[in-house]
Amino acid sequence: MELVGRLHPSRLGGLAAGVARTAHDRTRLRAGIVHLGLGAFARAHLAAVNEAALAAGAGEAWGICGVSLRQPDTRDALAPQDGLYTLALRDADEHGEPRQRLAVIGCLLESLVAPEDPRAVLARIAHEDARIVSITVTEKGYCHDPASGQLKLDHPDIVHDLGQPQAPRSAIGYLAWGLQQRRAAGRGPLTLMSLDNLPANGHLLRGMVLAFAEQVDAGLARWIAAECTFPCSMVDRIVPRTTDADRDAVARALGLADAWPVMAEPYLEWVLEDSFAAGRPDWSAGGARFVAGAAPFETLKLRNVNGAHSALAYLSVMAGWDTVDQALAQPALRRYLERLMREEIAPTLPPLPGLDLAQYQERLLQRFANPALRHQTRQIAMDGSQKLPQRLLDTARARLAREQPMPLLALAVAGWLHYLRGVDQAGRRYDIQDPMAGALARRLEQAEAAATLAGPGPAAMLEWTAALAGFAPVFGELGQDARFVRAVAQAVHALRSLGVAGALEALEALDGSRR
Ligand code: CS2
Repeated sequence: MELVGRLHPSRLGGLAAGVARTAHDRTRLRAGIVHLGLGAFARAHLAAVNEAALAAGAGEAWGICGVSLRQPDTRDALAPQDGLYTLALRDADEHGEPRQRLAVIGCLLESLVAPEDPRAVLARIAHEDARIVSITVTEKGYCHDPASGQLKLDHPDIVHDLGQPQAPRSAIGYLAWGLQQRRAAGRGPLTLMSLDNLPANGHLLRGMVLAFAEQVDAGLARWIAAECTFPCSMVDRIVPRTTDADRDAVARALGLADAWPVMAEPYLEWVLEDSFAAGRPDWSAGGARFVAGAAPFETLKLRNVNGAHSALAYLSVMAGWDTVDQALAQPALRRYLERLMREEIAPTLPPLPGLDLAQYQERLLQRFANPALRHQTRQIAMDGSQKLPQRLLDTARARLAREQPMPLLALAVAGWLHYLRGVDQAGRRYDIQDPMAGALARRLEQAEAAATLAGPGPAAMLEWTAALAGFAPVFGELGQDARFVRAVAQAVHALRSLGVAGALEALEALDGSRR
């Protein structure tokens, strides 16, 4: 198909047949939702569900003002399109051929770039139209200590933001100073809704905002605590980074160019607590489920989806498997993930009435095997220091508390430590993208020195592992648990001496009944 221009409200008539388009009058929408962290995830999840709610008649109050906290690239791509973009849901048909379903999303009313105009962002949060501020800033955006969950008052962004009421940098700074303006203007309360992959994400966000506000003005902290709500939620949809090939494929299917479409799997889960201080759209029209407590759903998702994701990501980067579907095509890795979930994760999960766990886990592996997503294992491997605690280490804690062994989880943790060395099995080097990369590199040096002193063999790996597991911001007290350190050290030894495939094989030889 020939392209006749750029995606734009004036060209919606020219869209290819079969493309779903906005079924609400976007010109009348107001920004009831201010979203901090306008990445692909928010555009493929929150905005897609919100679009369905608008189509079902949610009303004019519920448009979205998107805020990028760092880069102008999303705004630059979407402004010429008046905020329209395409969501491409991708999977394979019954013959294994990739296919995609396209929808044009129209509920994004404006995109702000915080560093360019911080006051505009604060004004949006304080505006009378705003009812919900949602955030997807990834784990590191909370400026907390991953092991303890406390706000890091010495975090450079927090130190900066405490002195910059008109020009903060972090999501936490924007929220606290925006709420201060809101309170001063006599406007009503807000719902602050975290959509990040963190346990009790609402409570965590509340803790961060209150800890920041306490530093500013105890009255503000009291007002926020009394007036605002922080619902917890579990969100689940795999959203790989958009590539140029994706842009081309979407443009061909759309009949119009879209500078930044988002790719996702068709699967979507959103379970959230129904605690909204100033109303909400009926997101159930787009598949959301409102519950009294989201905790068991979060634990289920973080330990299975994200735990398995991180386990496979580190092993795959080491082994040279670039995408998740390529990794799943390795029978030994797939069997490992199956066993990891069934034997070691499942027994740690809180009960969830009505859930068929075996089916959930099987479906998850099918989602990972989706050949149309081409989800990069390196993308998932990023920011391990922020991810491991809730994805793998809490599960390890739960097992240790019951004196249960954990060789499979230990391999996942060992995978991360092994990956931190920055070189894969074929000798290719890569950068460690992690907010704690510097501190981790220093630890690694100490660990290498400790291992050298211990001489060759398993004893060296025990010293090496103990030195790394002693990194408290990630491991907390777990690093002092000899059972944990021993199990991880064994897996490190297997990875170093046998490689990823060999280590997986050695685990297969482990008879389940002996464990
Ligand atoms: C992934 C998640 O990048 C990652 O760390 O594990 O983004 C994952 O794809 C989503 O949480 C799925 O819901």
